[in-house]
Amino acid sequence: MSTKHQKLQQWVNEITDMCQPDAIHWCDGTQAEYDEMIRISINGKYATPLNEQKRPGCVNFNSDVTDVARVENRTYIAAKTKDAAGPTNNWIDPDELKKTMKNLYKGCMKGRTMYVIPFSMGPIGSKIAKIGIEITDSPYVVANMHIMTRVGTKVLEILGDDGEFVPCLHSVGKPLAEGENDGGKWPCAPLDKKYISHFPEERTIWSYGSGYGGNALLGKKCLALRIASVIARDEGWLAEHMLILKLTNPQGVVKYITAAFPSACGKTNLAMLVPTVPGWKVETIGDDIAWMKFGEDGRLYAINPEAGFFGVAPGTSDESNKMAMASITKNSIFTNVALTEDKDIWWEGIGYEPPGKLIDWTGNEWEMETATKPAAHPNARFTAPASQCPVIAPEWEDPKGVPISAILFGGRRPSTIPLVNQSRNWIHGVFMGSVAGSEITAAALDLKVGTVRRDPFAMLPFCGYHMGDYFKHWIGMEKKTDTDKLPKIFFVNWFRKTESGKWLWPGYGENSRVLKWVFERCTGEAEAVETPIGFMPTVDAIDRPEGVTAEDMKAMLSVDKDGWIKELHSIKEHYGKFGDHLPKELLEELAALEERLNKA
Ligand code: SAT
Ligand code: MN
Repeated sequence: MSTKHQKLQQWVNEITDMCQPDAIHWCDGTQAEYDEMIRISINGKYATPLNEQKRPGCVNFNSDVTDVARVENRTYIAAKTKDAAGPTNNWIDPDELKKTMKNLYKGCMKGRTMYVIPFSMGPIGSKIAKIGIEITDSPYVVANMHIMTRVGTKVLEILGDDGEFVPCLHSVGKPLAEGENDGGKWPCAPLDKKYISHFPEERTIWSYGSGYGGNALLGKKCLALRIASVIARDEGWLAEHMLILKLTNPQGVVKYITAAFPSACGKTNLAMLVPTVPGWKVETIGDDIAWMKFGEDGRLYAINPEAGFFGVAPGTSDESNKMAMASITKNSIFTNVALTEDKDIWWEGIGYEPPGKLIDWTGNEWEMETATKPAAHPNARFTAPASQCPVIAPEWEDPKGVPISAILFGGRRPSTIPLVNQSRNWIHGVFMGSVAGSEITAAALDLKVGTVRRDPFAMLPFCGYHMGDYFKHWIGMEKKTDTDKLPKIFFVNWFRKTESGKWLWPGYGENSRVLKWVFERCTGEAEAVETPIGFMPTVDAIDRPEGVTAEDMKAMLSVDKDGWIKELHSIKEHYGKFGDHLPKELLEELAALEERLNKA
């Protein structure tokens, strides 16, 4: 064993006894190790190497058809009490859950190698970074963790003999009998045996039965959001589901902005946006997660705890996100995309027709003319090193982080919510975050089309404790520094439509026009009008993109009083869920908003 850390050794021994792997491998994070993981997967026939000329160092994995996404209904916050987990999380008694899971883990790695992955979320040695150790029996997980986090011996050095780490246990849940192999199939357990479990008081993660994405790459949603949000609450910082971008104006002045949007709102696209406003530049710090702590100067500094992008492939094209396309030309892992005859990638919305017959994500032949199902799975993914992004900011790995000037919240809101709206103050900004959400466009879950699915701070599936207490934590941040040092908070909405369903705003690169206004609110250059819902640009403060009329602009930048009165009702219903954990400050904000609207 390559560590003198007793607690770590003890834990690895314990897990070895329980899971009974055939062999143990301590990961060193080297290229040779990565290559070996890919080789094992290709030999196992659930991974295909791609065309070395067209996509050097790339591979596509095909997962099991039952293991294609995060499973929220099998994701648990096993806090000591149900109340601590709150109404938005699945709760099970931790002792009961451990009993169930120990039974599953017993002998679950038979016939497999157990990998011990020391990883750092955040630049190794950064004061904001955290160390995790993931134990897994999946070479796919090891390879992805190499890209998504910092893996290796250096992490063990920093950990020393007694450093703190978050234990993350993962198994695909498919032990092999003597002489058995996976038979060319991606190993996993059936849905009712899958558990993605978090023990917040112990800061421990136990995942069983799924090999896919956030269920299995435990540094990402499990550690960097669910467990980190609990640590952040206890230590007075923020662990958020936010992109981080660097915005530079033509004079070379820089501002850093974070943004939280529910899924399918284009977070990765915004993080890598190519501005249409001449002279302005966007560079990427991160596309999914931000950890923010106060610096000595009283400002909030953010790091991206990740080292790669785990992005949704379908819909990614040169038009929607040229920089993401450029990031995945080499050394990338694809999961569940379709393959061309010459072993390149293809997916729906890649921006060009398939060049011929394809092999779809389930391994069958696929032709456009006769197809009844998509060729790539809708949640197919790419895993790419952040360093390969052409617009990655040079300081993206700065251990101090970058000082944040503005925070954006948003959602897909076809009506009512304006293009952009600045909060009146910090608490009003927290109010904005707490009511973020997207309108339901296809009948989903138990919600009707047209209702808003609230996703506070885009943290609904990712907050490791009671959401009402999380709001309180956000409110409390104000008291930790001077008001003028806090980031300004904005709500943006790229998704307004006319009554007849036409988009009012072109989005993508044109969103830079809104970023410019946000930037200039931070420098004090931009004018705003005070409205009942917050500060808004005057109708001509934002230059109109081609195709957007003065009328459209007015529709996107005025206060729809009737719409907002309806919104108030919907917010009251949403707030009702949090019971007496809902901070009184937010009820006061709601009442004040109602009063301002009634007066208007
Ligand atoms: O699969 S992940 O959790 O990493 C991505 C997502 O579903 O948001
Ligand atoms: Mn995400």
